[in-house]
Amino acid sequence: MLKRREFVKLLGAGGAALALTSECGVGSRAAAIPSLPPFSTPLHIPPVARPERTDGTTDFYRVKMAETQAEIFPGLQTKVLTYNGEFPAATIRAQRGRKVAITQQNQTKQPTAVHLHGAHLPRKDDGHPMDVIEPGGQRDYLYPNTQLGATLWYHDHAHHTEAEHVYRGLAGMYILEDEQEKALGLPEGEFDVPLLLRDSQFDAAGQLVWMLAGFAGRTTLLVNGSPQPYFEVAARKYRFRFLNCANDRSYTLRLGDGKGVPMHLIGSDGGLLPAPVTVTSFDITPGERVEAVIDFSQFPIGTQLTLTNDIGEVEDVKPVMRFDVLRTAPDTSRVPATLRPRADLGEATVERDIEMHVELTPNPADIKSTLDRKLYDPNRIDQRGKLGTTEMWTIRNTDTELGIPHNMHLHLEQFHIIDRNGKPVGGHETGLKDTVVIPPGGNVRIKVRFTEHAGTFVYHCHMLDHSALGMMGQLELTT
Ligand SMILES: [Cu+2]
Repeated sequence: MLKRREFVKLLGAGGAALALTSECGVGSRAAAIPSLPPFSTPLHIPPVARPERTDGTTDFYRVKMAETQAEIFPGLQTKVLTYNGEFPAATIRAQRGRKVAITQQNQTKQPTAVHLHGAHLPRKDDGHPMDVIEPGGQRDYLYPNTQLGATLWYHDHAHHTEAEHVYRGLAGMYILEDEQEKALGLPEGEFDVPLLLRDSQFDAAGQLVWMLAGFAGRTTLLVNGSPQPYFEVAARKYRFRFLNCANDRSYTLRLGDGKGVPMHLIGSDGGLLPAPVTVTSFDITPGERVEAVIDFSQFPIGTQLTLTNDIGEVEDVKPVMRFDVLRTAPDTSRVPATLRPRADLGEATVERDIEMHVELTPNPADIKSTLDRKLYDPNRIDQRGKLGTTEMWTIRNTDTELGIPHNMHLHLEQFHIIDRNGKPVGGHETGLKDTVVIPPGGNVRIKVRFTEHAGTFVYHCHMLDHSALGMMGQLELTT
């Protein structure tokens, strides 16, 4: 039987569990990687995708998924999987009320499926794990963009290979904007910056090392595909859209030394919070988005501020990036005291109970990563629900032996977090969410309203190695 620490090493950790991994001394690299001191490369900003054509209602894009190369380390070419050759993928900017149509061509060697994470859309466009595009094939996705503005993201979701595909690069940000949000006067343009956080393992030649449940070796942190970059900023306010697109790694982020610099949280998975929440650190687990306004005008020119991951299990995974305050700049942006009314999801009339659990097995290759003690079966319906109904889900993480956190992602609808271990949540968790972390031995209650779009949708752990290993279920919604 594998010992607990060996499982933790395989499956990753966050929060309290990270203290365990540190004690056990895991996280050492399996192979030497190109050595680069932190903050020696500039932050890459993914380009904004250009539509191939537009008409009165829709922006049309054509995207090719293929193996290409990226210069992650200066002078080295790394093989990656990309959407249109970009690592990470180009940012798609969409406007509420205008549709986005994307023709996705699969020129990789394996089936793929494109999921728009956080989007409210019909099953045919959801990127369900079994709705795959075979190699050489293509599929048209239509995104209605009827929901309010939010930071969404698109990534691979092919059954069992989503973890490897996302790890190799099939992920990008999708920013949905709305008129009400634009009128608030938040920082925009070059001062509205995507920050895609992830970890990786590289070999000595600078190539990605992939191993399912290979968390312990992934000790190179990337932001927008740059290893621990620096970012030159002006002494003014910026809006940062943090996305954790790592497979399994959670972060607790703090800016600057000591207790940390105040950050004004304004958004979560579902877009703007009811009101800004000022914090000096915040948690972000795989799949989650957090939007924060940081005001650099309080610092003298020449100040350097490190963004630190306070739950890094080894020194290498603590420094995330550095902000260098280099110049002054005019700033007419503001952070209003109220942002967006809290959504009314109604009263819950249906209750569900979901258990997340990893089963200990003698052989690590046989790890059973389960929901309700069952591995994902695309031919099985796990839950049945009715459209037009509000539900309360109690999600329990029973991995007390292993001490592994899990997080739950629902497709189709976003939800409110009612409480965690009986206590109300704060910070970015006060907004609409589609992904929520459940600590080992803990539980979270969420309230969700299923409004429209009949069909079968998945819900799963968004630590992608866990979902690839079976921690996923299916909800069938009927009228
Ligand atoms: Cu999990």
